[in-house]
Amino acid sequence: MALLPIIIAPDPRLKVKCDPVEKVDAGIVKLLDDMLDTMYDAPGLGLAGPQVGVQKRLLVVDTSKDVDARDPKFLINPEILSASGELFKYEEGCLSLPEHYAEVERPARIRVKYLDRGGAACEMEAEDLLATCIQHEMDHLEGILFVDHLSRLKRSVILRKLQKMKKQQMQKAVGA
Ligand code: GNR
Ligand code: NI
Repeated sequence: MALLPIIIAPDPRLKVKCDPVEKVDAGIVKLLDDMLDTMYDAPGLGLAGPQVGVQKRLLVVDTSKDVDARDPKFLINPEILSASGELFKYEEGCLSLPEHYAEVERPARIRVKYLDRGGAACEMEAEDLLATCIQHEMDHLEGILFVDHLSRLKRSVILRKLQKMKKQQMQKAVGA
């Protein structure tokens, strides 16, 4: 078990399109397990490769309410097969945009195909919060953050606040 540092926006590493995973080998399995530990520790409902500096198409999610009934899902090379016309609105947060929240509307139900932690080809259906989280994580694989679904003004306010916070933390770290 290892906790990985989470990259905070604005950062160019959160803006890149990720590459497919070629082979689900021991290194990928270890990375997924470390990502899950990092997500539970944060705590968060999901975590995608680029948030821990890995530009690969993989993510973890767990929207179960109870820590005693955890239900982690590992999705490698996920693709959306279909999405409902009906939308679901949820106040989203992101571990890469700490302390900022905003409502985003996305399809309420999706069908996704992916490789699981064992490398097996799978399909699943998700709705409401789980569907929202999977779409939020899949956005990360395209270099998209939830603020990219907001107005330019709302997005720039949030990103400027985070930029300022990062600058202050940097100055504190060097004792300025
Ligand atoms: O912890 C998280 N909560 C959340 C809430 C609503 C919609 C998506 C999410 S995912 C987020 C963790 C994260 O940043 N994943 O990329
Ligand atoms: Ni996120």
